[in-house]
Amino acid sequence: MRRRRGRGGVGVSGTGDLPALVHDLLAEAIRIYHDNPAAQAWLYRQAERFAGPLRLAVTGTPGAGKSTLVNALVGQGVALSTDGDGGHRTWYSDGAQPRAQVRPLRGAPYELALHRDDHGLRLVGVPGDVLELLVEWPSRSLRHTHLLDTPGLSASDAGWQAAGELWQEADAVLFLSRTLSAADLGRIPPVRGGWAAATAALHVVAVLSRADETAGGRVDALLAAKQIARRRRREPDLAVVCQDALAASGLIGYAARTLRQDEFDAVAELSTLPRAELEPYLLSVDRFRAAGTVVALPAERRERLLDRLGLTGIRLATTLVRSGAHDTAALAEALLRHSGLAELQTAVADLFSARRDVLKSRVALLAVEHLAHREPGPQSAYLLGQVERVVAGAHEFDELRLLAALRTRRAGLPGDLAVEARRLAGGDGPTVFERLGVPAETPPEHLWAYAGAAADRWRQEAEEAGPDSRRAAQVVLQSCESMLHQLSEGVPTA
Ligand SMILES: Nc1nc2c(ncn2[C@@H]2O[C@H](COP(=O)(O)OP(=O)(O)OP(=O)(O)O)[C@@H](O)[C@H]2O)c(=O)[nH]1
Ligand SMILES: [Mg+2]
Repeated sequence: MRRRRGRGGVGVSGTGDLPALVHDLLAEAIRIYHDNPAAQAWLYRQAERFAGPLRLAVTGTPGAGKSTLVNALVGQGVALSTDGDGGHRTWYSDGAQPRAQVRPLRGAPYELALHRDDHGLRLVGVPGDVLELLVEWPSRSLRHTHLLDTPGLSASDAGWQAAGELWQEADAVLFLSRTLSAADLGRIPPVRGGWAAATAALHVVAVLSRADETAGGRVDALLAAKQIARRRRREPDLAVVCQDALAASGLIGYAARTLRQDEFDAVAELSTLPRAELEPYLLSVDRFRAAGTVVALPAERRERLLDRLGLTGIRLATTLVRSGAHDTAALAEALLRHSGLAELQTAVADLFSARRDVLKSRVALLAVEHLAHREPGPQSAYLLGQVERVVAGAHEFDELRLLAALRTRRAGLPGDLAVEARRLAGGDGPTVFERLGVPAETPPEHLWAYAGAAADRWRQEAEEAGPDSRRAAQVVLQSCESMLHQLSEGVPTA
C-alpha cells in the first residue's frame, strides 16, 4: 500500500493527518492477520475501498423514488429493471463500455447482457441467489462517486439485518422518505454505542423525496416540501440521524437533466394558453388526458409529458416558460433548481465528496474494529486500542459535526461568526488557504499571522461563549491550532 496524503497536501487534523493514520492502521491490521487469509483478503478489500471513489448509497422506504433519484444524479436512465422481483442492490460505476456483472451469493461473478429500452436498462435472466449487481456505464458523474441503488427497506427483522449490512457497504447515504416522519427515520439502522454512534450522522443526508407530490401535489408542492425539510432539519430526532434534510423531486430533476427539444416545444405549446384557461385541465391527470382539442397537443405527447414531469412538473414548467425560460436549456436549468436536485447535488459535493477522506476513514476504522471483534486474536486488544487512539485524535469528525450544526443553524453562533467558523472548519475547502480565505500564493509568514490572529479570536470566543456555542467555538479554535501546527511543520504545497 502506498502512503497517501490528504488532498491538496494540507489536510488539517488534531494530531496528524487522519487518512494517513488510517492507512497505516489498515496496513498494520493486514500484517497482524498474516496467518488468516480470509481476514487478510477482507482487509485488502477495505484498503482498496479506502483508496477508491466515494461510495454513495441511495436508500429508504419502498417506492420512495430511489431508482429515479439515481437516474437524476447520473443524468441518464441507468436504473435497472430486471425480470425477477427487482429487489437487488445495484452498484453503478463509470466504465469504458456498458456492462453488467452478477455477484452471486456463492461462486465467482459473471457477466450478463445489458439491454437498453425507453424505460432504461434491463437485465434478463438474473437468478434468485444474487448478492448484488455491478453495472458499469460511461458517465462522468460516476467517475468519482459510485452509486448504490437499493431495494426498499422492509420493517421486518430480515429487512433490518439487510439494511445494517448494506449501510456498511457505503461511505455515505442518501436516505429517502416521502414524509420524513419519525416512523420512516426509525428505519435508519441504529449504531450501537461508542465512537461510531457519535459519528453516525456524519455520513447521512435525509431527502424528502417525490417532493412534487407533497401536500397532495398542489401548485406550491415543491415549496411546501422544502419548508418541511427546513423545519425538520432543526428538530432533534432528525439531527441525531443525519447531517441535513433536503427536499427533492427526482422525477423533475431527472427530466431537467435530460430535457429534449420536443418536450420543451410541448410545454411551450401549452404555455400559449392563458393561465386561467389551462389551469382547470391541470387539476388532475384525467382532466389533462381528457382536455380534447382545447389543449393543442396530441394524446401521446400529453402522455409523454405526464410521464416525464408529472402534473406538478407540467404546471411548474408552463409557469417557468411564461416567466422567461424561452429555450430548452433555460427551462432545464430552472427545473433543475426548482426540483431541489441542484441543492441536493451541492449538498452531496460539500458534505460527502469534499469530505471523502474523512468519511472513508470512518468506514475503515469501523471495519478494523469489526474484524478485531469478529476474529479475536492475541493482537485484537492492541488493534482496538489503536482504533480508539486514532478516533480520539481525529479532529476531522468534530469539524464535520460542527459543519452540519452550522448548516442547520444548531451551532448557536451568530451570523458573522458562523460564516467565519464554517470557513475555518473547512466548509469552503480543506486547504489552509481556503480555511483562511486567502489566495493560494499567500506567503507562509502571512498564513502564520492570519492563523495566529484567528486562533486568538476564537480562544477568546471559546472563553466567553455561553453554553450553546462553547463547543462550536472550541472546535474552531482547535482547527486554528491545527493549522498553526501544520504551518510550523513546513510550507503547505497546493
Ligand atoms: N411524482 C413523482 N413521482 C416519482 C418521483 N420519483 C419517483 N416517482 C415515481 O414513483 C414510482 C417509484 O419510483 P422508483 O424510483 O422506482 O422508486 P424506488 O424507491 O426505487 O422503488 P423500490 O425500488 O420499488 O423501492 C415510479 O412510478 C416513479 O415514476 C418524483 O420525484 N415525483
Ligand atoms: Mg428502485
